[in-house]
Amino acid sequence: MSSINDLVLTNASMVTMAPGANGYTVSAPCNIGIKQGRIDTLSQAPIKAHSSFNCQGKLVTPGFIDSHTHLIFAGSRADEFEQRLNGVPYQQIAQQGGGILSTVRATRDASEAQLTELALPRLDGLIRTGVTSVEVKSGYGLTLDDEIKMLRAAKALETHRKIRVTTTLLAAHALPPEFTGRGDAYIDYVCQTIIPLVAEEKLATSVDVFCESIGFNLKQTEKVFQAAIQHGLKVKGHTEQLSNLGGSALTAQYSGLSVDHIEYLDQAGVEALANSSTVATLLPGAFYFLKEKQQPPIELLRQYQVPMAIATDLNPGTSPFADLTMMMNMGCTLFGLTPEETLRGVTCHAAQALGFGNSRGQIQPKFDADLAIWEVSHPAEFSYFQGAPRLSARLVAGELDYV
Ligand code: DI6
Ligand code: FE
Repeated sequence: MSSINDLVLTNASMVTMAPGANGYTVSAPCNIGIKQGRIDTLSQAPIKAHSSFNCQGKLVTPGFIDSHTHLIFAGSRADEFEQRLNGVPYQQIAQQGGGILSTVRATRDASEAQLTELALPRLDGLIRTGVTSVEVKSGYGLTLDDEIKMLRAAKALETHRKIRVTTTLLAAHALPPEFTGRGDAYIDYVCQTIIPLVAEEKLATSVDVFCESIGFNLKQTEKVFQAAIQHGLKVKGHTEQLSNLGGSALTAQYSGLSVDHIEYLDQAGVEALANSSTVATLLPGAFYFLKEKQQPPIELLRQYQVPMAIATDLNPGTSPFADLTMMMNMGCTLFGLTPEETLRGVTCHAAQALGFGNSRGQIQPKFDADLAIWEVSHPAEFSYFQGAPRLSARLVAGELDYV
């Protein structure tokens, strides 16, 4: 095999996000050799390649990873936003058949192609903030066919844009109207019908549960996790968002990829995470939009060295934001994270939250050549100034995409 690389990026000021102290520092201008979609060589010396791209000293980071989105949905919830501003709480809107269920109705009415089409402008928002990998959940279909439709619509995004999509089955997001008062029966349907088919058709790699008083209880969550694992799927949880049910510790017990939201996580929950490889995913957009007052236990997570990811939770009800760097800004201003922590949260730790900790989210030989090239001078800029686009190009699997 030839040792010549397919592409070399020259003059790259790298922020590699490799573990250890140097990951967040800006390297001297360097060459990045890329072969077969992967990073092959990092060198100050010239690298032989079939083509080259001069980064002109610009900052190069791993492509950003949005590890928690509900990108696929139809309809709008601007009306509920207005209701909430007139004093109606989110839980009450949900109990009256609004909230998640209003999006379920609109999503069931849409075709797969329409769902993909509706998601593209949102995806473009994420792409403009450096995203090269995005996780997309189902959860607004809540029938076998509609959940499958959502997952296929999500995967189809890859045919419209240079992007990597990871799909998560979130059939246990809300109780569909057909099952009112029969939560356990719906969970049986999810475990016995939806999970086996989704696994067989390889439509998702993980399964998520909304473990909450307005979602599913701990016992139901555990049933879903067991079915997922039995079918070779990973698990993750929407846990401790509005109350503390112990869903995070349960997720850790099942070697979950991540626990997400976690405003109400307590010390026992943090200890459970510390004894696992489960990532703590912070979603400041939902915290901000719901005007939540309870802060996630950042200091404890630091103390126990639990890796923290940060994601948009992009969804029509609680986090209508298609902007990942804005979430980094909110992570700093609302949760007191440092710009370094937020950058880890959208690169190496986000990769771990998707099960790609050894292949994405860092600039290292053998890692996927998913990169972002920026018009910024220091990595703190990502969390700092918002709204003025600073991305100059992205690479996904070694393929350049200009913006
Ligand atoms: N937690 C959330 O923040 C979203 N889902 C969830 O389980 C909300 C989704 C929605 O309101 O449409
Ligand atoms: Fe969510």
